[in-house]
Amino acid sequence: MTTKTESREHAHGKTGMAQTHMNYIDGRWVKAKSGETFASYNPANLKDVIGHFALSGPEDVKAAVDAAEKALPAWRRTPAPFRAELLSKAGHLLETRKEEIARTMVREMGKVIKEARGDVQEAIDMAYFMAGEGRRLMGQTVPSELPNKFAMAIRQPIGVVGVITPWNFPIAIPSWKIFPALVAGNTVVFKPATDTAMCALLLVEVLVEAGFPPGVVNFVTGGGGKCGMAIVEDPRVRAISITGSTEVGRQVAGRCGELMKRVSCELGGKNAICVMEDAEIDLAVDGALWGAFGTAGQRCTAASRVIIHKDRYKEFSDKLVARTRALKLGNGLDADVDVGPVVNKSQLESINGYVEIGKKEGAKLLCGGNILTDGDFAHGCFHEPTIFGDVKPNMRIAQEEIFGPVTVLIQVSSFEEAIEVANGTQYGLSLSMYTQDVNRAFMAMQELESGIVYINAPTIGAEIQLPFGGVKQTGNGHREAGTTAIDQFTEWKAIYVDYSGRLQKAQIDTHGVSPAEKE
Ligand code: UN1
Repeated sequence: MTTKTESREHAHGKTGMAQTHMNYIDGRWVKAKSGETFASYNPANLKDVIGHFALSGPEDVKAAVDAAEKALPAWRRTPAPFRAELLSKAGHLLETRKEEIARTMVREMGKVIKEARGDVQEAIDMAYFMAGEGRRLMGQTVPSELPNKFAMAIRQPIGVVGVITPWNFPIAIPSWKIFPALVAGNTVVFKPATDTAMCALLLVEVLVEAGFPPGVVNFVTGGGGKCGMAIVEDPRVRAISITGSTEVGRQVAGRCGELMKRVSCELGGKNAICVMEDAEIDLAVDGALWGAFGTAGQRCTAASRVIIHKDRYKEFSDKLVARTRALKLGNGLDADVDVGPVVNKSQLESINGYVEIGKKEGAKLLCGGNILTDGDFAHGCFHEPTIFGDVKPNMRIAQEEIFGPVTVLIQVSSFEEAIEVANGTQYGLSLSMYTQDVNRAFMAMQELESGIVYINAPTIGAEIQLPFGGVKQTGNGHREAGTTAIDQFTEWKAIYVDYSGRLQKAQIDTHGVSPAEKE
């Protein structure tokens, strides 16, 4: 097994100023077969190269799956409480390295330092929560319809699982997938987003140091097309868990469907905060500000729509605009910065493209709208927090996921209309209702079409002990986090033990025969 010190020596070579890092396969740090690399950049200053990483393709993926397959028999037979102990160690190591990892995250993808710490904390929480699952992994026991017969269902690992993760929660989201997969006895091939390969590498270092045996966790870096799809295509990979855009999710899920492979997708969102006429407006403004512009709007759960009752629209929008104008943009390592850069140039352009679309659609730009290019912003990917008013529910900016610091305000005349507009997109991840009326609150819990509902709180900030995921085009019916995460990574096995000593026929001996005949 490779220790952390060795891994650092193996993993780091020099290319110019930044270091070159490798894949981790079968307990060893190895280069991509092609020898090629790609770079990851600081979005606050694109001249700052975070590192170079292995540009992996199908051959590298094959080696990773070979290793995962080889490690599987011993790992699946390792008692779950022991598997869980290693996760506890990983949780502890993440705590020890929390600040270092958080700072790397800010540098690599731009979120502000407080949020980066929160991202690592989410993985720490997940490590301890899933470690607890190692002593549960609940099955079912049920009465048999026949005498002297025992009936139960147990969970078993699926096998080798592929984990494909995005850049917006570079430590938390991999932990939501890798930790339950491991505690349930699967082996893993992990491919992170290229934009956050460094963060992912730090997570892998933690797992290596925690003592997971060689081949149990394998790490390959590279693009979705050559590297990610090679994981999807390999018949030995029995399940895929992916978080990404609905477009990519559809491709992956389609292919997995053909291959009869389990796939769980966590995809786009067009989340909304509803603000009713009886809401506490300052509380709702606080929530909208955090929900829309936290992580520069780059959360699947971001509040990219705010639906406001017409009686409070002006008051709400004036307050939100004033608060938004006061947000400080900058490098997320500065403690007083509220909003960092967006992840890369192409995302910056796509966000600004939506601002142009909004203007053309006739929405009213209330604040923001620009890419910042002056002074400290010159070499980064900074977009002003942006609010559109007078938005109609069917406009593209109210229907499509922008994934940036842009939110839209929509006026409605009633509670019923608010629910209808909130539900009126193809997505269904997170919806929120601000009201003081308990009946309306319960009605909202019942009627909002989303995997997550908040009352008097914004659309972001899900906790790891409850299911996370969405309905409609947000996903394909699976949930991450909570005990439900275990469902993604286990197969049910139903077991019947007949200790009657004679042949008993289910459905026949109890129903096909009269009690007299039975005698
Ligand atoms: C995501 O945006 O993909 O609920 C994840 C939240 C975070 C996770 C967001 N705990 O906002």
